[in-house]
Amino acid sequence: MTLLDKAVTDLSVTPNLLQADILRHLTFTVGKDAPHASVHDWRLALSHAIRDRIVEPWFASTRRTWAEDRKRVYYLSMEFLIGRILEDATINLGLYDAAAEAMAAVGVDLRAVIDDEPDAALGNGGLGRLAACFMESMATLGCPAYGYGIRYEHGLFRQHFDHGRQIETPENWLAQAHPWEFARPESAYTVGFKGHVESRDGREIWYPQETVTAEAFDTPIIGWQGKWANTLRLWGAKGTTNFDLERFNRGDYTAAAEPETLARTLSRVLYPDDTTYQGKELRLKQEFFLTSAALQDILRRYLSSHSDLRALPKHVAIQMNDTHPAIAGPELIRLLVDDHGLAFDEALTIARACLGYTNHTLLPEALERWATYTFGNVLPRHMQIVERIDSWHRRAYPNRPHYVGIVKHQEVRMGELAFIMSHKVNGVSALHTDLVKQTLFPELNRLHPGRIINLTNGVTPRRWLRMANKPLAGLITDSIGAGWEADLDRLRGLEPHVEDAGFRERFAAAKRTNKVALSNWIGREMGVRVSPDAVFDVQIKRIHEYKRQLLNILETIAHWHRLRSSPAAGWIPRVKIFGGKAAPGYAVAKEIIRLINDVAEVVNNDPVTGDLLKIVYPPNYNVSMAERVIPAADLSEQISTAGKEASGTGNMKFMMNGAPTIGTLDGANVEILQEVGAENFFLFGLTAEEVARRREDPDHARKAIEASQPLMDVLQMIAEGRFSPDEPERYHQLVHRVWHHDYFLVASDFEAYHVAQAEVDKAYADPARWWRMAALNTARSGFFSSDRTIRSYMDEIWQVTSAL
Ligand code: 26V
Repeated sequence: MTLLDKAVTDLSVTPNLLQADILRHLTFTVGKDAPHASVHDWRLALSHAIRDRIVEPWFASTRRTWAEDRKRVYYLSMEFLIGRILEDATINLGLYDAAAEAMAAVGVDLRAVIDDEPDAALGNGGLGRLAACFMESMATLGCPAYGYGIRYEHGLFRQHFDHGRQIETPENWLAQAHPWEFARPESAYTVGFKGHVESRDGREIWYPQETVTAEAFDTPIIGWQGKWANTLRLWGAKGTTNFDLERFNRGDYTAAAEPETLARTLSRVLYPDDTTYQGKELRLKQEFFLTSAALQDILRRYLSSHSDLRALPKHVAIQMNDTHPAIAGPELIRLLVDDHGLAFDEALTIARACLGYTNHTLLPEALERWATYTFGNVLPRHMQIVERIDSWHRRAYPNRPHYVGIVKHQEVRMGELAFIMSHKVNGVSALHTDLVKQTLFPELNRLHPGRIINLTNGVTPRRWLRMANKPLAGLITDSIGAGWEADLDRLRGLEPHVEDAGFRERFAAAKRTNKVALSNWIGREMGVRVSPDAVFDVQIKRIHEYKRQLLNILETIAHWHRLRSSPAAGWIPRVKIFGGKAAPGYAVAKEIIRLINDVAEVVNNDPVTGDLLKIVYPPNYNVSMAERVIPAADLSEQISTAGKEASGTGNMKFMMNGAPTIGTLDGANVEILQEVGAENFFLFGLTAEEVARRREDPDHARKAIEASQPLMDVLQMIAEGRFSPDEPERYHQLVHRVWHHDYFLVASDFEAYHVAQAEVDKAYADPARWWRMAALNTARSGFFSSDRTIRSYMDEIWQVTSAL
């Protein structure tokens, strides 16, 4: 009798508790008989067995927080890009081997089970993934915290390619049972919109015209080694009243369901455009929906054990992840004044002491501004409060220049609002913070010296090293002992080992294991054979002009051109890997995607260059794909126009996984360079200051192109239709833009990038040099743990201590 048969006939004989639990859940929760269970069924069974083990530390954490009356952090974010949960939770609980064994015992491969889980893709990119890393670090550090977000029914769209063009289809992560959340229908709040405000006895009363109900769904977030767990509370929208029974009985079924349908649109989709601010009313409503529900929940929790709202800042810290929840300032004032009877000034002081604001972008087109007409229409009471905040600020700071303010030119500027309503404002890398001070809020910075601080981003090493890169994680533990996952500075202990040829060989072997796995996956998914002996050169991130995927593909063409002219010159083979989605309405970004795919088609079928150069662009880049690709990368492409990338966090993940950066002095690249040393980083390109100066020359692009024969040749090839033979003029506009516009200075940085790429080849040709460099990237990445970032938030903004 096999173990499976035994277990099925008698659950109690299973030797291992986890196995017993998995089988129990398969039977009683999933309702499946083991011999007929699919991978999906096993995934649900395992997830429930793991979830059971999270619930106890979760309750214990909550109980401790109550008993010790601890200050709590509330992280408000329109995006949480969590990805998959099962593997992360299993590893944090230390149950990975046990889970693998348990699944093997029933003849199921744990990896297949893990890969069956859909990504929770409730975010666009860096900002949402940062929120997810922060949730994990707060749990690891025992910082009592709640994440508040929206439970979008459809996360970020799925991407596929049709003849190289991006096609978007809806994502449907909730189509299957989602075992990680607990519905809390008892935690529900009413959120209003529109309507009018009446003054009565010196008080303002808002009569909303529409109301929806925000219903809570809780997901526990477990920290490293299961010592603490926090809650991610996502709000789902539903109608305040059930469907109209009277209309239904009259047979008017559509009309009967209408209020419910309208309400639900609020949590239906994630806005997929992080390139431009769009004045969409629905977006404003989503932002208020999240913020109001969260603040009502926060006040309810506070008042259940306190009575003095003036002491709120001693117990509550609220962080606004960008300006999307910036309505928190006015909404908190409204709740304190209108619902709890505080004076306006008092409410303002309390709100400011609770609130902090993180800025994540300087791109003018991504800075939120609402027409006062829209804002006043959707949130009439808040419009009054915003104006009152603005005039209070003008009076309190008589030196404020006339052109500074929250309401200007019939617009409400959410950046200014968030700034004025916060006690701390932070940038996300040293360079970015300087630019926030100098270019975004120079006057407010002068009026409020010390309010803007820098907190360089970080990423969780549990997911991005321990979980995603088991071969390297194993080598690290063998070399410096256990425990580095929660104390990442200990990676410095690897430094002496890099001089040891044996260690370097093991480091290279770990990388090779990951590269073989990725090659196999690429072969399976895309039908392209790539050699693990090539340099895996990776650019994965949203497609934006400022991130300059265009620079990368133009240089790739130049490289191909040279290979063809002397294929036997002893070249180092390369695999160029791209990944990323373009906002559906961002035409230029979509054109760049198509160009990359068109170039790949030609290059990959060129018998002259063969294995010397391959280009792959697997569709639908997401967190899970990043976990596959980053550990296998040799080279990290971080080539944004200097001054444009606020921080970057992918750059940190590559560094941790032993991939040196080829990059510009932008965002956190600056600090990566500082930590790792110039000899272990392929630096090129104009600095932020040089970029600004260069743009003053209206002829900058033409001059740069004419000075570079390789670039000239590349543009010529594209313009001639070399990569679009069926439609030679396909890229005329794009080429024209490089020649005549080139706002992101692709042409001006081309030569320097080309030279830096040649330097990469030279370094790779010397294995001792390369693997020393790669290992030093890992060894010196400790600073980029999100634990370090979160400790700084706790000390410098939230004033909250660890419960551990
Ligand atoms: C703007 C909008 C506009 C309305 C539609 C939805 C939407 C979503 C996001 C945004 C702002 C995006 C800002 C952002 O993602 N910034 C990134 O933040 C990362 C974490 O700090 C940082 O590493 C990246 O450099 C930065 O681009």
